[in-house]
Amino acid sequence: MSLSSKSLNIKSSEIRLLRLPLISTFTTGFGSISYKETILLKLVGGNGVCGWGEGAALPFPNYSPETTQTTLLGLKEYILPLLLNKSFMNPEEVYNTLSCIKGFNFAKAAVDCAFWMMFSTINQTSISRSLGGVWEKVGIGESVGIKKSFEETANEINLRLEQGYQRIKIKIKPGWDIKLIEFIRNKFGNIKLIVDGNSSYTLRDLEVLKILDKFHLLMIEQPLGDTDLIDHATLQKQIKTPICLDESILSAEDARRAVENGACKIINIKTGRVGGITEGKKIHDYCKQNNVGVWCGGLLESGIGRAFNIALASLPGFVYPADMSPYSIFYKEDLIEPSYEVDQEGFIKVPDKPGLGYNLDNKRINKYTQYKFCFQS
Ligand code: OSB
Ligand code: MG
Repeated sequence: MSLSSKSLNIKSSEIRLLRLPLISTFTTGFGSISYKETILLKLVGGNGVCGWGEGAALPFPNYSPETTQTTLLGLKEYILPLLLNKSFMNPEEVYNTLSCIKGFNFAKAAVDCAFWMMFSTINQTSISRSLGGVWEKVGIGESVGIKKSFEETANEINLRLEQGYQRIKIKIKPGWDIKLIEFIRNKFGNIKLIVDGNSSYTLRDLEVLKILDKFHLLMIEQPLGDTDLIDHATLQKQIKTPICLDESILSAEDARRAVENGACKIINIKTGRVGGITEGKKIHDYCKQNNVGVWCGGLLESGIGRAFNIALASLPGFVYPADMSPYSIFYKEDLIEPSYEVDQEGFIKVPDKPGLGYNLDNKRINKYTQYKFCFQS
């Protein structure tokens, strides 16, 4: 099957900043968010085919240096001027064109995804299939934020386990860790459990991090700072719990360095953080070749961003359940209609249609748009 038969000329584009109110505040080791901002990018090709992508950075630079505002700036000032009125045969060509720009991964992800959607549409092959996906459904787990009490955390976990979710991830931070995990283990027994430190620990917390070994966690996600690969390697030598990196891994090269140096045993791949599904697949390919498990993380994307996460998570090396809770856990309504559903066994079906695989809800997209910028040639 030839996937690069036609060339696509990018004629115009539209950038939107949306503000999505969260049903409840989401708290992690780096702080709380009470609303999500996100960037939607629409690309229109000369042949009328269009693609949408999402750049799902957060409104404040506490997870990554990039924020929705800098994604917007990057797209407007640096990225789109390199792409408009140019023709591309496939996503790799777009990726190569953007390789001269450092950073702005969330902005690049919006472009990469929008182009994949166009590419999939003109080739009449789903994004998953075009990318090399093999899974027909993706297993999911929930990421449970820091709550007011252990009881509240347990109630949330109980609900999701009853709904079929395959594993639970809980956010931890210094002082909200050992006792909570002990409580959860006592209550729910041997469920698949991940803890995510979101960079809130340092090596000074070594004694606490060592205690985690007795809870047989599936992994500990990003305990230390995002630039602390060396410290993560030091930590991994002293604990049995596998370290999974999130914030630290921005590219396939980062993945190689982290793995070669023993800084992690598992990688959480997020479409936005790594600059799109093209780079996500490169990380996956490296990890698969080197027997490093990967899984798909999320950044509270709308259904548009999640659609690309689902395609990415259908690659064969995605062996752990994804952070892919449906919109209804976080938001009143989604930007795709109907949204995807989680079945009783905790799976989401991977769409086999060309294009996004879901219908956009333009009314809702307009309703949540705070700012819109059009590029015409
Ligand atoms: O570290 O995985 C994280 C949300 C915001 C910032 C960081 C993280 C998260 C999540 C969300 O855990 C998971 C999801 O999108 O379902
Ligand atoms: Mg994380």
